[in-house]
Amino acid sequence: MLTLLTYPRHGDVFSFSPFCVKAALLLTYSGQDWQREDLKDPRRMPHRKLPVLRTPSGLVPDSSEIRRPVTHSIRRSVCTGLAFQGIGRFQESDRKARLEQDLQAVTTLLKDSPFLMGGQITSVDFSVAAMLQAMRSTMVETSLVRRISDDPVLSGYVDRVFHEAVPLS
Ligand SMILES: N[C@@H](CCC(=O)N[C@@H](CS)C(=O)NCC(=O)O)C(=O)O
Repeated sequence: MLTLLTYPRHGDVFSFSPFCVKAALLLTYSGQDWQREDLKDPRRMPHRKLPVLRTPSGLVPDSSEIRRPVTHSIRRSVCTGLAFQGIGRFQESDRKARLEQDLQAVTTLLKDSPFLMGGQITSVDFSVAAMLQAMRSTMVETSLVRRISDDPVLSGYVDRVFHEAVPLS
């Protein structure tokens, strides 16, 4: 099991070090099994600071380094989720080809009209624009983010729905 070497609790607060709190949040959010081990003296730690994560392959000092294995674990759980849901069972190239087909279909519908069903916005636009907006705005700039944001038709459509037709506060 992973062990977070951390400064002790401070009342209700997980640790008086915000870096230790950050590491604890990362670990908890990732859903991994982990435990805490309180230290008061960090002098034997690699950077003589805490937090440090003890893993089966060694000590990981610094909360930003701790983020890496945690992010990796979150990514793995997302991939498992995608496999369960079905999308993840396709090869990446097949997934992209299927998506591209859908994007082309949307682009064709928008060729001569501002919304998918014509000049009037409908609930179809609410579904599709919401999906496209999510694809365009993930935290990490993926090829999908660029695919949507660099496309004037798709990106213009998202802006039209959210900025002009139905602005959300
Ligand atoms: N960049 C480090 C900073 C960690 C840090 O500064 N820890 C402080 C406590 S908040 C510490 O252990 N200081 C001990 C020392 O400098 O002797 C991280 O993100 O983990």
